[in-house]
Amino acid sequence: MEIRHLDAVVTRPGRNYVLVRAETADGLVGWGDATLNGREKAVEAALDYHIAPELEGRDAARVEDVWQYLFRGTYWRGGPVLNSALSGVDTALWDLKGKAAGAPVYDLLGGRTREYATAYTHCGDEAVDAIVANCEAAAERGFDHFRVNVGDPAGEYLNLDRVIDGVGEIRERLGPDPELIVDIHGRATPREARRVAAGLESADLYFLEDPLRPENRDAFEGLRAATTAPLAMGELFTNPWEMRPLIEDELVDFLRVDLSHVGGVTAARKLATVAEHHYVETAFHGPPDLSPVGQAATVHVDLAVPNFGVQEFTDHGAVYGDPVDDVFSGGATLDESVGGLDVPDEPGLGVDVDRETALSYEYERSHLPTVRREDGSVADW
Ligand code: KDG
Ligand code: MG
Repeated sequence: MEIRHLDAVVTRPGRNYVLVRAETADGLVGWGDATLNGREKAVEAALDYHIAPELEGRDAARVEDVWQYLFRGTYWRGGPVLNSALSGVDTALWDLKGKAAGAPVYDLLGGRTREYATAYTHCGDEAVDAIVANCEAAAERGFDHFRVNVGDPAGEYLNLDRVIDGVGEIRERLGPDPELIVDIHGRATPREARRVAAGLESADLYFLEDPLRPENRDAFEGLRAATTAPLAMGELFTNPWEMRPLIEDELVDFLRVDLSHVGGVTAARKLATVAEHHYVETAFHGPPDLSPVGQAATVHVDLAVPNFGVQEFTDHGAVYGDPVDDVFSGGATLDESVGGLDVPDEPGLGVDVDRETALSYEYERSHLPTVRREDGSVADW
């Protein structure tokens, strides 16, 4: 199964995505997701100038060997650009492997351990009334896990009182049953993280996400000691080893890596196994900047791993409308009777990309919002 041609397909069906397309000499095509929000062209260049020429002619069936080559064999390892490129290649090779074997990727990972992957959806808003209404609407679609961020992330740095009081009121109004998630998005200092975690204890969260910045691993010990709130971390990790101390020292409860940054299906499956041995569950990242290809790959891993927790869900069709449906077909679907995700029982990832249509939606320069404090200084977004 020789890789004849590999390249990046950059498309903008509503937002920018970087896809990896790998074609074998016998005509099979595999797709992966290498999107790096706001830095898409850097990944495209890594793929087209450095990675594709080194992979063409190699055996596509040797997924692990290609992973090892791209991570260790090229000396420079990890980092958002190179590891997103590696992630996209790895996922495309799993898609090819499934297509060659005539089996869905979850089967190649050991087979289903569940019928669907329970999902959570974003219900955050400016005001508590709107958030409660969003949760009620989401409950109509079968969800019982809601992300209830209070305030506009692009407008305000981090208002601890507003978050603590707002989430407390949401819990009171929704009652004890729904699972609530709050994403701090790495904005808090260790002092602020301890305060918000303590303040949210009575809201009985499913998890508190990214309470600290990714480089600040040591502060997790203090936070862990200060709260019983379950903690989730990992969407910014671009090297699977970054997650290791948090899992091994049992400083988090949820493994929240992003398949398109941490190293594809291969890295996510391995990390889930390490996590299983520490009773850490998965909550893989599923934001709008993960394409339907990345989303499908993520759900394949969700269905296979025994220690699945929950899956973040983006409804791309609802957010981006027709363009996204013109480019992508198949992929993960929501079963509203259970609030869970499934993928087609087709060989590979079960998601297809119309290359010509994808290329007709041309890339546009974009950037994540930049947040500044009241005094004008740059803050973490
Ligand atoms: O590219 C950044 C987004 O993926 C991120 O802001 C989304 O934090 C996020 C989440 O939990 O979905
Ligand atoms: Mg997040």
